[in-house]
Amino acid sequence: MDYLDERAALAVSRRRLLKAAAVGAGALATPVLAQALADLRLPGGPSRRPLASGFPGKGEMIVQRVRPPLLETPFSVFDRDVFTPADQFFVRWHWADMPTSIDVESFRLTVRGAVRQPISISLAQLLHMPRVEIAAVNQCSGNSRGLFQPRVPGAQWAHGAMGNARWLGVSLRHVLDLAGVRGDAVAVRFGGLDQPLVAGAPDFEKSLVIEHARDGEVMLAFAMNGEQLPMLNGFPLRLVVPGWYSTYWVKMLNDIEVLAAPDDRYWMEKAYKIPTTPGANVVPGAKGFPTVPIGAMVPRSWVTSLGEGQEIAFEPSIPLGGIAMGGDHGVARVDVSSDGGHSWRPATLGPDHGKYSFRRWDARVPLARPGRIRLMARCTSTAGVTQPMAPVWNPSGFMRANVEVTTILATR
Ligand SMILES: Nc1nc2c(c(=O)[nH]1)N[C@H]1C(S)=C(S)[C@@H](COP(=O)(O)O)O[C@H]1N2
Ligand SMILES: [Mo]
Repeated sequence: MDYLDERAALAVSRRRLLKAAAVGAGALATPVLAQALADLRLPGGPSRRPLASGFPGKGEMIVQRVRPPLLETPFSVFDRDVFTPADQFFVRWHWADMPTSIDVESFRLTVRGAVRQPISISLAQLLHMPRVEIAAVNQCSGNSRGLFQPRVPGAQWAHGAMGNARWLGVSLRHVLDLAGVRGDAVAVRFGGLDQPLVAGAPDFEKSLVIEHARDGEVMLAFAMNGEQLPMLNGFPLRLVVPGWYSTYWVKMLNDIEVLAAPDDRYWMEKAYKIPTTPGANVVPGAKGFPTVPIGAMVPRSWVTSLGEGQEIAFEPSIPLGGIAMGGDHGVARVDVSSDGGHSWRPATLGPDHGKYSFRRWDARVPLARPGRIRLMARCTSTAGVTQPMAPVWNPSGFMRANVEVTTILATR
């Protein structure tokens, strides 16, 4: 952590974080007044969505659904900074019954189950515990699902169901140690304050095996980018599982249960399962293949300095920039192509904010002639994993990670 980061962390004073967050009853269901439409250019269409800023704590977002909210980050945001502003960070909830205000005095996080001493922790107590800060990408398992061909059901995201932030909080291991994990513990289950609307529907809960939960990196975050979490991103507390897909990043976290047997409930046993094949790839239409719960992310990269369909004046060479992530490892290199993947040249990597963060890259690429140009970026992680050219397919639309193509038009 450099000096500036440390100052930012200290700026999140205990007082400021204990400010009550309330969005007012019904605010989450406020009608959305669209100011404009965004065209996500999804292959199957329709891909025009309202752009609106009427959600509590949120600036301009692409609205996919209002209740419970599915809000996507406009792609141009990723070109501005490797850290995604909290007010434009994507939002995804499964169930619509969530609190519209949190009483920060009475809020408690419980730790129970296979522990020596069940505990109940107030926010004030949590804010006095030793702090950790990690820069990490939060990416939905179904990010870019709208680009799957053939199409699959589920939220039709373009690439904006992801974001990168500096998460500040307390290590999960610290909190588990306060309760004292018993020798027979095998997993830890996490639950938040949101509830299913329909009686009998499964409450959203996720779990991690005990070794992962105690790795010292998984954390309970109460701030992102130096500010308290927006309500819609999980105020007052959320789980951060660096390097893993965001389905595990339980928001409005209030319940931690240490388990003496593997978690066999719906959200681990049935949902968020991927084929065991490399890249989670199966033949379209395949059924009955073995599956495992989704886990670690894989390398991805995007051109952000130019958008799909953008027109530019022809030049023999142009600057190109973007972002990359290594998944659960760092970014080792990014290569770029301006001829549809025939030739590649290395990009220059920007500052390293840690292995779980986005990393900026910049390059200059030659343009052979005016006309349509296919731009590509390809990330290789420090684990030696390189993005494949071909997209994967699976029925849930998870783990898209192939080299993406940005087609621009260079005119004379
Ligand atoms: N309590 C709770 N936490 C949750 C979810 C949820 O429905 N309820 N959805 C998960 C999923 S699938 C995603 S993609 C992320 C989204 O995090 P964000 O809304 O802060 O971007 O939250 C995760 N944590
Ligand atoms: Mo997700």
